[in-house]
Amino acid sequence: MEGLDIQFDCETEEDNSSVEWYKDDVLITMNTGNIKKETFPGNIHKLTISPARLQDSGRYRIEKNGISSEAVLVVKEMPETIKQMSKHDREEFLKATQSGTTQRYYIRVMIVGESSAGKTCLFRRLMNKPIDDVISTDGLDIERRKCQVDVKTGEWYFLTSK
Ligand SMILES: Nc1nc2c(ncn2[C@@H]2O[C@H](COP(=O)(O)OP(=O)(O)OP(=O)(O)O)[C@@H](O)[C@H]2O)c(=O)[nH]1
Ligand SMILES: [Mg+2]
Repeated sequence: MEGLDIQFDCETEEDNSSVEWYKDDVLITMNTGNIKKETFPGNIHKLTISPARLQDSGRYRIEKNGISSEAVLVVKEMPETIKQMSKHDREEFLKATQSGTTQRYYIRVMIVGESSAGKTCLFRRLMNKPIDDVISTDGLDIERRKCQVDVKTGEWYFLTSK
């Protein structure tokens, strides 16, 4: 997907001669814009495209002494909803896409249960409130309250505002 980092890796037999990278049969001559060619110890060659754009789609080939290997890159468009997110949220999305995981610090808890199961008491307990005045809820009660926990210390904070 556009915005992500793409990397092609290739290991060649031990030999100090250089390799050539091609995109759609056109030699990639130098590191330009978002494309970087690198060689690491152990004859590891990398072509990095960071960040990928739609126009980076194509057939990539690495060639050395007449031997070549190729791969096709298809860069997909970023979904419209992601494009409309704030820069920070978009970056978080891209990071999560790249690594496969993300840390979420917000959870929404919905308490549903049989009549008299103890829902209101549980809610009060979670909010660090007394339960001695709890009476049976008439119909549906929608209460939105927030509490926070410091993930480092494990300390809970109960906010008084709704
Ligand atoms: N033994 C016991 N009783 C509980 C517990 N939690 C709540 N209760 C009691 O169960 C009764 C119902 O508790 P509520 O919190 O009002 O239950 P609710 O699910 O909100 O009930 P409705 O609003 O009527 O649907 C009360 O008399 C509470 O004191 C619990 O963990 N153990
Ligand atoms: Mg209730």
